[in-house]
Amino acid sequence: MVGRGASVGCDSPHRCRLFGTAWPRCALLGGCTDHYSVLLRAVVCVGSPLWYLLCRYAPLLPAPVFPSITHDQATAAATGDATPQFKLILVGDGGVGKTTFVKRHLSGEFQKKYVATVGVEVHPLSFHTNFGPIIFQCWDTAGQEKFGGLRDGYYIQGQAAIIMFDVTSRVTYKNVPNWHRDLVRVCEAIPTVLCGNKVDIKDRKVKAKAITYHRKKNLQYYDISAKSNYNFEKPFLWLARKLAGNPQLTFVEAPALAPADVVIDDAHKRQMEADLEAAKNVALPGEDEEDM
Ligand SMILES: Nc1nc2c(ncn2[C@@H]2O[C@H](COP(=O)(O)OP(=O)(O)O)[C@@H](O)[C@H]2O)c(=O)[nH]1
Ligand SMILES: [Mg+2]
Repeated sequence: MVGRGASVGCDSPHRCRLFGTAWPRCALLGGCTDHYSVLLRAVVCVGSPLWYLLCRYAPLLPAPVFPSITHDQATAAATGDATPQFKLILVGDGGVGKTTFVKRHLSGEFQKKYVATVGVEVHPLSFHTNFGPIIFQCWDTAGQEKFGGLRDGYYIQGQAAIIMFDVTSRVTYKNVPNWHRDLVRVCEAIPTVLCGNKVDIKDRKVKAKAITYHRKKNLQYYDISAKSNYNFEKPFLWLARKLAGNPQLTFVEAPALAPADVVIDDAHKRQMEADLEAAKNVALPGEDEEDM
């Protein structure tokens, strides 16, 4: 029997490819059809408007996670401003002084941008070196660290890091390995500085000789006091040297900082420096021993 299907290459009798039942030939649907073909056409028909809408409105979908950074870099490239920029991740327990620290840098504070998608403030901290300017795009949370770890989006594409604890709070030092673990899980080996903040407070709980974590993990350590600007530039200088791969790099101009809220006298500074020097010779605790 030669039916209409023959014109499109079907042998008779025609059977449905899904259920195997005999299927009427239909000129309207192409002469050779069955449940399978109908299903396929239905999917295509319903799908087309959806596909159209997706293509039409896709540009309105949310931008990638790091809009400000990628935008800044694109702008820099377009304007020929080749100032090297690095994403600097700032982590540590809530209350250790991260926000206070980052806000000391006045132009960074003035130019900061809030990235709502990740809930962070990005402060562009610029420094002038003997090799030209450098900008650390310093990421500071809006306080999410108080409720546990931070999302991967905070760490992704990090190029340098500062892990901060509070020398007047032992638990904030005990948590340093957790912050470091979270950091290296995403960023692997990026130059990282450990900072013990609030050294202006005389009643220090985490003494220099108890701070050993950085020696085991090859990090740099500095005593700092955000409120007094003590050692503010040190972590940035160390990171800049690492990123430039040049230990000869120096800062040729001090950044404008907010005026100190507290003053550390010279004798106190000398004592802290001597304590840190002495701490270099303290034996490291074993892997499973307590650091404190
Ligand atoms: N004495 C002293 N207090 C500080 C210092 N840095 C921060 N603080 C105080 O510590 C508290 C927490 O600071 P904040 O910057 O909000 O910490 P964050 O949660 O880590 O961002 C605030 O009351 C600050 O004034 C410091 O260097 N010395
Ligand atoms: Mg904060």
